[in-house]
Amino acid sequence: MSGITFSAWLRDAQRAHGSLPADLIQTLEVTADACRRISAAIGQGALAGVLGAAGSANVQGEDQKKLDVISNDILLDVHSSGGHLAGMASEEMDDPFPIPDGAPRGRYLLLFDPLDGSSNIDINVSVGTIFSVLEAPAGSNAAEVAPFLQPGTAQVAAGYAVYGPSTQLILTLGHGVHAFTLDRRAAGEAATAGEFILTQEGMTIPAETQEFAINMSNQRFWEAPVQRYVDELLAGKAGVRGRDFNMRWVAAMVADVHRILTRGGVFLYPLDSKTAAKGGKLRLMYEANPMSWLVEQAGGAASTGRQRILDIAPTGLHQRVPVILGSRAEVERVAGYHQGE
Ligand code: AFP
Repeated sequence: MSGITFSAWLRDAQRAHGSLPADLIQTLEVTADACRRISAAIGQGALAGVLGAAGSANVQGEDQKKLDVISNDILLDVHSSGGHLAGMASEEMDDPFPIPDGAPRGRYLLLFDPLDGSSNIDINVSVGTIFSVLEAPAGSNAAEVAPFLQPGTAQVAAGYAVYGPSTQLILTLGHGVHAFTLDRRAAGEAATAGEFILTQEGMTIPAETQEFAINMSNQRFWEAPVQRYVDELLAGKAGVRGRDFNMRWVAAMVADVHRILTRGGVFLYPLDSKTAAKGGKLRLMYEANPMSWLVEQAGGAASTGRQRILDIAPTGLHQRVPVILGSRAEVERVAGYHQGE
């Protein structure tokens, strides 16, 4: 184990790249603290009565779990008074959340999906928190949507926490992708107890893979290019690909992307006739943009099939897009099929 804490690593990164403002460091440290608290709440599970439905629906019309609400509240709470943020936007809330009156305001905008894959909570399977950091345009009002509508290429930091057998924080600042593991030992048991410790620097996705992730139950709703691509994977050795492929689907994007960052693969939530009217299933600002930047930084690619995801000019805070990301050769193949190749 490196023994390098998340805070120490951020300060090293500041020295190495000379472009990490103090309030961005604070934004990331406070986000890590929120993820530590969310991890603890999830870890208590049924003991703390946090499982099950909250009895409310979010802006997307989806039923909220208690832990969706708890995670959202934790993130809003820890970030409201530090003076590092201008505002926040959450997948769980209709409108941006401005920093409360009287509290100091900073220059960054934080966007997050507080608990991705929350349908996994009650079955004790991995879930996560995804976040994206943008700089607020000078003179902008972070109570409004406009300052948040920046393309993925404008992100200054992006990452996620995955709450699985271990809790890990994965981060990019535009210089590769790095993994930190939460030392879950009790205070007093180890000097690093409660800290995120650097466990992998420079995660890379192999260009080629034999593993894909897609919700196969939607097969009849897909467009022709995706039908063709998946048919070819399923044909295995006997088909045009000349080799067998394996499939995985965790139903939490965080966990599927984490597997791809760890051992390669391709993830697809493509456009289909069920979600076409909404533009797709996954959210651009809270899921697709941060994950696409991480994947690109690890040597992979991310596309809607028709366009690089990071180049999309957002039109709404809760906009949805098709997502195809992971090993570069596979993503380029699917994009090629969309272009009629
Ligand atoms: P929830 O957070 O509502 O569980 O949604 C998770 C998610 O947005 C994404 O993380 C998964 O990849 C995808 O939905 C799973 O979708 P299916 O329900 O089609 O499996």
